[in-house]
Amino acid sequence: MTGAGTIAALATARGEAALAIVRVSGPEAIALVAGRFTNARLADAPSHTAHVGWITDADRERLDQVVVTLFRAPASATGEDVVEISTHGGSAAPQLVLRAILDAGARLAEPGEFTQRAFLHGKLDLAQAEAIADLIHARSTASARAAARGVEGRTSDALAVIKDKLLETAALVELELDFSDEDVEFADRPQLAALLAEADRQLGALLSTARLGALVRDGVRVVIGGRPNAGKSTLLNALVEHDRAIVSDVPGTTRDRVEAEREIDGLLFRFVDTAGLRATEDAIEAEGVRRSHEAAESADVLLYVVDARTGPDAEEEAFLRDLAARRPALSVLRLANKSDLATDPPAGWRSLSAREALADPAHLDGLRQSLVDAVRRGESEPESGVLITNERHRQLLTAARDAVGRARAHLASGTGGDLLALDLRAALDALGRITGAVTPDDVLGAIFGRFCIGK
Ligand SMILES: Nc1nc2c(ncn2[C@@H]2O[C@H](COP(=O)(O)OP(=O)(O)OP(=O)(O)O)[C@@H](O)[C@H]2O)c(=O)[nH]1
Ligand SMILES: [Mg+2]
Repeated sequence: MTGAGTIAALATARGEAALAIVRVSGPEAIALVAGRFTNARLADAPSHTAHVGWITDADRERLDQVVVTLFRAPASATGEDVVEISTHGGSAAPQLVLRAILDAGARLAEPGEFTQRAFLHGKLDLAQAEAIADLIHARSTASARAAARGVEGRTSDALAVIKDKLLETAALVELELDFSDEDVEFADRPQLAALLAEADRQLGALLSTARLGALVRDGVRVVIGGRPNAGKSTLLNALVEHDRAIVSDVPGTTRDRVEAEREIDGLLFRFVDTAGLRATEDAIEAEGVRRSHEAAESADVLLYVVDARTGPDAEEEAFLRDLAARRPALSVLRLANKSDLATDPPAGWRSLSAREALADPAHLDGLRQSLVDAVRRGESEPESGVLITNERHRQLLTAARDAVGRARAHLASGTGGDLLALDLRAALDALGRITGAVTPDDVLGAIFGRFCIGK
């Protein structure tokens, strides 16, 4: 996907809006735009200046009145000459302007190509570039905040601290290897052990944020399960505060999964209402029941609803026991619904009236807090502000930590320095891949391919 030349693309979303931006980057960016611009001052204008004028086609016909902002290399987002053309919004004007610039000789940018150029020119590292993609895709306040910290370079800074420790250790070990003929131990073993122990601790601290990080980034999948007629759909509607699912007193009303989203405490929750769990003769309902079992398997949190008047039956207790054994990390909140009708709710179940909550959402404050607690589990965003939200980063951090673990084992057992050096290099290599210091082209392609065109 990398290419030379001058690229252009629409940087803003299509659709009606006051303004849109066409971005142009590359060695010919200024000359190309100047050739289609009525304001003659542009060609020789200093960097970081804005110019009003008309973009014209090849026949000098005026297409749109725009503001052109100029950034000269290397002080631009991509490190190249960049021109940003603020056009009028809507679908026509930005396309006309873009076409004029393409006609003048620019090439349409590939998805992520602007950010890739910024990476290649050292304007940001790979972890920051990925964070930009996360920021664009962020659907909740918490995920946008975590991504913003990544863009800022906090992940990269945290990694740099660990890298320094490993480099210091590696340098001491390699020095010893260089002089191994002389049979001298230069490296002070306890000092090496202390450096590695600290690197291990810091890697562990970063990795421990990955569970919360993934939930912050992708949202929390909350499956609402229970018998037919327990009030699952009513609960869904109350939780998202609108009539998303059909509610009726006929058992078996919900046949397929119904999903609705809601942000609570900055986190995105994706609620999934399911068909009530029961043995059934009806083929469609049976498929619905199969899907609800499947949904429960992929849940981050399960809200299990029973009728407070009857409580769970033996089969339900067995289902929940079995699920807890298979998925010990799954949070299950047990809800006894229709408390307005029950005098004696079952012990160990949180009593609740979804119907009353429909009228007054404050009834669900406690449940909402429990959902947030189930996700955060007492973990807050770490002091450094760095949250590992990216699966690629998690895997590479795990590889680095494994390698550090092996290096510590070598050190403890007095193995030769060459094996130690090998593992230290493996750890450094894994960390280098996160920031893109060492990263094969195919990985780069996959990462920048996630962007939209114009970014
Ligand atoms: N009194 C009372 N009735 C409720 C409450 N919650 C739900 N109901 C009623 O119980 C019936 C079933 O509710 P639904 O929300 O459709 O139940 P469901 O679990 O989705 O049922 P299926 O989709 O058939 O599995 C409806 O008549 C609701 O109005 C509650 O808290 N109190
Ligand atoms: Mg239902």
